[in-house]
Amino acid sequence: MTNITITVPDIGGAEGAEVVEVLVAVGDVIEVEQSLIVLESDKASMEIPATSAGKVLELKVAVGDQLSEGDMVLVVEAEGAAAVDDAGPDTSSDTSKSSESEAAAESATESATSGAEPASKPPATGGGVMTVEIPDIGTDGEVDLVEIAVEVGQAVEEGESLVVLESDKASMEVPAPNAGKITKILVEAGATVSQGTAIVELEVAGGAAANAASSEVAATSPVSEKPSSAPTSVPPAVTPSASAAKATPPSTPAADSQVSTSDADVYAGPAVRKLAREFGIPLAQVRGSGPRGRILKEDLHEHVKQSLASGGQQPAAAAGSGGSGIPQIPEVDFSKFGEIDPQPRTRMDKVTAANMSRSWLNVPHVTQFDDADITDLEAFRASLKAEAEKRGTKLTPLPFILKACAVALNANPKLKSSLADGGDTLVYKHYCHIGMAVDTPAGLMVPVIRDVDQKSIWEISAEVYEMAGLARDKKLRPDQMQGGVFSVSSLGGIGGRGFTPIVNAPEVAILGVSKASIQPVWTGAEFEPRKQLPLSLSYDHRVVNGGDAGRFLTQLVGLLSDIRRVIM
Ligand code: CAO
Repeated sequence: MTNITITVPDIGGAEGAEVVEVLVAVGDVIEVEQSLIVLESDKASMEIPATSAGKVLELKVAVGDQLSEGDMVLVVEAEGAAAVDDAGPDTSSDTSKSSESEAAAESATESATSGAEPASKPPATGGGVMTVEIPDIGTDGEVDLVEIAVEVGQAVEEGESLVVLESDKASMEVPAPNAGKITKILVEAGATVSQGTAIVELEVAGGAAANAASSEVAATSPVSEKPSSAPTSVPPAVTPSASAAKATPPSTPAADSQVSTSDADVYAGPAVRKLAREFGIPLAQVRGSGPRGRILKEDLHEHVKQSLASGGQQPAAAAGSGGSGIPQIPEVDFSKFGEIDPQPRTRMDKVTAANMSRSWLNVPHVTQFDDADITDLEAFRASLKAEAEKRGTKLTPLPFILKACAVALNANPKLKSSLADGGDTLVYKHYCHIGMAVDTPAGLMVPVIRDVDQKSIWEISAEVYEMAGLARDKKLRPDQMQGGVFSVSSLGGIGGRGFTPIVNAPEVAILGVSKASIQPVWTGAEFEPRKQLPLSLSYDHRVVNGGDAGRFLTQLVGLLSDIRRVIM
């Protein structure tokens, strides 16, 4: 048995990096390259891997400690090697596993340690266009280029991030070796790159233009040998990614526009980011349980478990953000094409957008269409006009439609059920509260009319009128918008021949009502002008089958065609 002290390797010169996580405990059996602790400096987040396998005997660090190169991390009891004293920073490589250990240590810091290599082919005379390449990133293999932090035409400062690279152990930013203007981007996010891959062309202010192909100049020169004619000093070739470490988004405007995916703004280490990418998990949807909300691997596991348990339902995502790995719609600078007027969206609009996206993504929709012959209903409604006026209301087709829906829903209770227990249970409801979409200047609202099945057409009409008024005046209470079992979206007063409404989950069906019009209907002997009301029923096909929907809609059409039947 050998006791080996594992120490902090070269971490790119960072002094006093804070231990933000200790990933192992005394007694744990660890593998070579297993992450032991996470260090965070002002520039970087780094996982320090084991340089020896064995059992952890003693932890030398705790969260909050400040560590530099050579500081002890832990003592491990390694099997099968000669005993080694556990003191001193260099003991980790003082074993039979030294080469393996060094390799692992290198992979921990990767290019954080390789600041000597300039990342570019600078122009020979200090001005002109230079091709910036991936510098020595401390690994022979390829790494993923996960983000491009600049755009063509952008002015960059020396040291400003150009791209972000990621391996399974570290995130690294490749900084601009000089101040200048980006004239060309030579790579795409998602590419695999290695040392020497050209990433951007940078126009550097200064003397005569130099050709981008001036590759021999300083391309492999260490910092100390950098030609004095170069515009500015070359920064460390790669810095571990700040964006990987910080909850705050990258600070430059370019980075904001390019790295605006919410994943870039969350607080997670490179290994977690890689795992999340591999499984298509949007990190922005994962709750971090680590220090300061850092997302740990366990959090990803928990997130996946919860997603599976909820039958694939995603945790509520911010409006606009993609879910289930769905690619985001890229931001477009519309001002490039003409005058624009960006307006902040109302809170209600944003909530509606989030709800619509959630329903659209979670509910397998099917929409079924039919027309109801409301000629007789319209004649009846017209006959009630004077009475309606006396009652101080306006009788539109909607109260009749709501009442007919209530009757058809009670006869087809699946249409007013909801899924529960992650899809294992179907909840049937013995009440019949129906939501009614109202178009208001502030956005779409859906007040709920309670117990529609127990109310008269006059009562429903009065409530439609009252609720629509409250909605438009923004005076609806939250409880007046809750408890619906089904929704009706009537665009009949506005127009249109048909539409496919989105189910208002957790409800399982919604009726779209379009504008009624006189149509020629074949009676068997002749065409008769009849008033036809187009209906569209969208439903959640996890719950409602075509047969269920067909029966419901056919019954509804029958009720509206002969409204006397609602009292039968
Ligand atoms: N076909 C033909 N005419 C219709 C009709 C139909 N299906 N539905 C209503 N009308 C007529 C009404 O009879 C009324 O005409 P009169 O003034 O001559 O009587 C006129 O259209 C306007 O009706 P209304 O819209 O004021 O009243 P309503 O009871 O039909 O609807 C409400 C009330 C609150 C549902 C409606 O005003 C509204 O906001 N609809 C929009 C719903 C919506 O936005 N849905 C989409 C949701 S998803 O984005």
